Amino acid sequence: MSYSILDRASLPSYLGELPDVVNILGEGAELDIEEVGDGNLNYVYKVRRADDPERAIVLKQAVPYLRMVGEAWPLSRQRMTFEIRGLQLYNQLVPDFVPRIYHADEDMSVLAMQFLDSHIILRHGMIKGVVYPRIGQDVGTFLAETLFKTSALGMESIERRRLMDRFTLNDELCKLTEEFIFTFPLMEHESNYSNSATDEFARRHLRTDTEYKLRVLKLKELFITKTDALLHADLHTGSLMVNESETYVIDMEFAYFGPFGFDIGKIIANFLLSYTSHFHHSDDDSYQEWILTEAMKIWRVFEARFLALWAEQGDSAMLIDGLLADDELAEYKRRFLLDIFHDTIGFCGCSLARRTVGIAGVADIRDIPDAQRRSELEITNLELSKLLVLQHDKIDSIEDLEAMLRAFYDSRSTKLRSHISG
Ligand code: ADP
Ligand code: SR1
Ligand code: MG
Repeated sequence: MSYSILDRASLPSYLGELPDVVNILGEGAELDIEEVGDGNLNYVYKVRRADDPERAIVLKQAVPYLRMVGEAWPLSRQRMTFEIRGLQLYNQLVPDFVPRIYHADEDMSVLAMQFLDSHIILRHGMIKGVVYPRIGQDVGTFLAETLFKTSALGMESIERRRLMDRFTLNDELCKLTEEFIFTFPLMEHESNYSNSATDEFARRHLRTDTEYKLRVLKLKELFITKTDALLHADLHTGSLMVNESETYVIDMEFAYFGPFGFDIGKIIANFLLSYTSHFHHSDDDSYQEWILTEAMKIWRVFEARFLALWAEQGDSAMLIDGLLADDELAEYKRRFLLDIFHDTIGFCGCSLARRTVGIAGVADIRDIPDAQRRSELEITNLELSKLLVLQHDKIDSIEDLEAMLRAFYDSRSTKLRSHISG
């Protein structure tokens, strides 16, 4: 089928041709269709049977422009091809953590998938202060499973290069990341967000800090050149749909082979952005305590599960039996995980800055109406970004990272919290 943009009027006949969708919605039934895309790039429709709303699907379609800007910003709809391929692969690797696919159509840039009806976007839950008991455990497990099993430790060489080939041309979205995470926030750029006190801080302390900029550029170099594993590559709290007992990962259109630490750093950064926002949203630090514990758990679970998968793995592109003695292998593993940890902290620092001064902010903070209040939190994020980017290769353990974060936030909490009571 040649490409056309679907809308509420054309959707019923399109869906009526898809057997797996008809299985769920039935044939010729009246449908309630709601466009819910609250993301930045695409259109997402919730489609329910009018007389039986539990029979429902979600349809996502990419349009040939960037939704958050409009047709003035052309963007190839090929991104859906990579979302389809990413979700297909994740359905094999981690089926409990991703929606089932009912129909995938690369020509139409369409994906019809499981409607996550009892789940909400994690960011929305975290803004309200909801505790999700499984989140750190689930995210850490998802990361270890997907990253290890697509790495040169978890795959044979030729099979892996063929898999890489299926994601190499996700070029436009990689370029978006290169620019909107690693470049524009570091300079005066028309796309950046503006809030006067935050702008002033960014001008004086970020964009003129040569060491900070050079270190971000080094991390950008890693993003561009390292092909450790298949990344989700846009793993933030808006890409997770959750309830008390389940965690689902959505929106893998940025998928490409990149550095291990990118996904881990990005999701931890989103937890820290939430932490900062709760100086405003909460009256005390109890929810922040939960956030920090879960953020640290993401790394702890990732590391333990990654090493467990490695222990079970036979020969791979990277290692074959007999190459290393036991003590050599132990040392290789130690260095390997330390490198990932350092990169994770660096990418976390980059994410904090881009979500603060770049075009795509986080609702946790951007939706606070008082600009002065917002800028206090934004400056806190920029200070933390500087700390993490400048120190990322000197923090050698999760305990040291946690201690550093606690000291950072403790030193600011009286001032940031006093506004609530004051
Ligand atoms: P974008 O790529 O434009 O960012 P997303 O994939 O993030 O789009 O989807 C946008 C919104 O659509 C999500 O924030 C969520 O509210 C909703 N959504 C997406 N996939 C599903 C799903 N499988 N079930 C329920 N809601 C979904
Ligand atoms: C123009 S940048 C838009 C951002 O939204 C997506 O979710 C990605 O994070 C991207 O960087
Ligand atoms: Mg998206």
